[in-house]
Amino acid sequence: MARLEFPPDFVWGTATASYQIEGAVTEDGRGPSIWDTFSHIPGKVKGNDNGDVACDSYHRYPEDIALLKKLGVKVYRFSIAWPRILPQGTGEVNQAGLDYYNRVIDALLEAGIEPCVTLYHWDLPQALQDRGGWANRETIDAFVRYAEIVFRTFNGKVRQWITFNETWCVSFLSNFVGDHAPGNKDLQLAITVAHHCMVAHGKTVKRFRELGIQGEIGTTHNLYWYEPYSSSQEDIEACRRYRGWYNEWFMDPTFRGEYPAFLVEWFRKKGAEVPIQPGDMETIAQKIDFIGINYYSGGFGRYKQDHKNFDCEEVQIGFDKTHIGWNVYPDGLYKTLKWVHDTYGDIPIYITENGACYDDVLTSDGKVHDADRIAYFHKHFIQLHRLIASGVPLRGYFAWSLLDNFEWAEGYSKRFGLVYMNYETLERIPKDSFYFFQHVIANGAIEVEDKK
Ligand code: JJW
Repeated sequence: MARLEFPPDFVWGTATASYQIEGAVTEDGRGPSIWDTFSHIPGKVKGNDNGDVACDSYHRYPEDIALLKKLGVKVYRFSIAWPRILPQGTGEVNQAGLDYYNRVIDALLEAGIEPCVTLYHWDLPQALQDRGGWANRETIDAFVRYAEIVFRTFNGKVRQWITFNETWCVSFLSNFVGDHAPGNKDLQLAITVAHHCMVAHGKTVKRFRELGIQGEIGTTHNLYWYEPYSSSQEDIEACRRYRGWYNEWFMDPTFRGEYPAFLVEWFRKKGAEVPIQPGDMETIAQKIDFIGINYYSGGFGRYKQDHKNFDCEEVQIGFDKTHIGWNVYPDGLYKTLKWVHDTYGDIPIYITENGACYDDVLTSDGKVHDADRIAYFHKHFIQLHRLIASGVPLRGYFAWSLLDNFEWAEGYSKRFGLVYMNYETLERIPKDSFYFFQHVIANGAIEVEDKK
């Protein structure tokens, strides 16, 4: 039995997002977001589920925080719902919305847990979508104003700030693939949205510095590790496009102020261009304090003519898969973060999300024996240890998620929580993985046994 120890200042946390857990969508002056609209269109979300009630964390946050305390995490990553602060996106500030997050933040601090706040985790005010949403440059300034209100209100209480969660999902998944709100299928639109989100990120970082807000600010990109299936030139190029679409398209502007040329060229051939205005790229590449990486999966890609993912198809080679169909690929976590470090330099890294979806059952003993999730975490924690041992400045890890919650287009059918949600009673039941994570945090180490 080997013991792999983590540095004492390594930050263990969990993550959630406003629309996925809060419910109370019409309470205390909250305005509608694009996810209220989208989830209420029949056929958009599995089972026609929506976030109207979700985990009811709007009312039950004290229970959630008690769970976090029991778990022993140092930090809790959650998001602020823009439409609670500015119901119309612009205009009047809704004090009741600020008051709500003030209560949450105070309760966290009281419990000895640091808040980590994501400003944009997908709930764009519908009023802004009605004027074009992220495709309209006016949304950039509306976002910076929203951020400034939140910064000023919580300055000194919140130390870690994340501007955007998973800009790939906000842009391509929502506007090209069409699976997420607002549900468009238009490459030009997706590229425009991605660009405007990144400009909004850069402008927000600038404003954060100008205002002298305490703490640190960064952004979160969702990266995947795809390798070419074979060494054929076609496979290499197809896979480079596929991975570049997720990874370099967002990482290169963030750190280098430029888009990857090979993809700019590819998109141009498809009739789409980035609407870059003078100064945009410098704005996007504002120096940040850390990068957040969400890592779930990866795999192998090969060339397939006219495949929807830019002529790259994923090859099935017998990976174990989670209940949402994603490959279990712990080595990909190591490779992704090693690549981030080698390519973009000595930026502190947080894994702002990682976790596994399994079809959990509450058994007659009143427990949830999610051995598969424990195995997933354990395998990924080994990779964290390898990364730290390799000198990658990995500072922390947030498990997705504290609770089972509204998994976007998958509704409530997909569970990622350390805590099981009984959606009928809203009762919260810690799963076995909760106690596993609690044990790792308390020990500051994982145990690894060689298989005989
Ligand atoms: C990609 C589907 C074609 C969330 C995807 C679907 C079709 C190329 C989990 N992360 O709930 C990515 N999540 O809110 C944020 N991350 O493609 C948090 N990424 O693709 C979690 C879904 C996702 C996805 C889902």
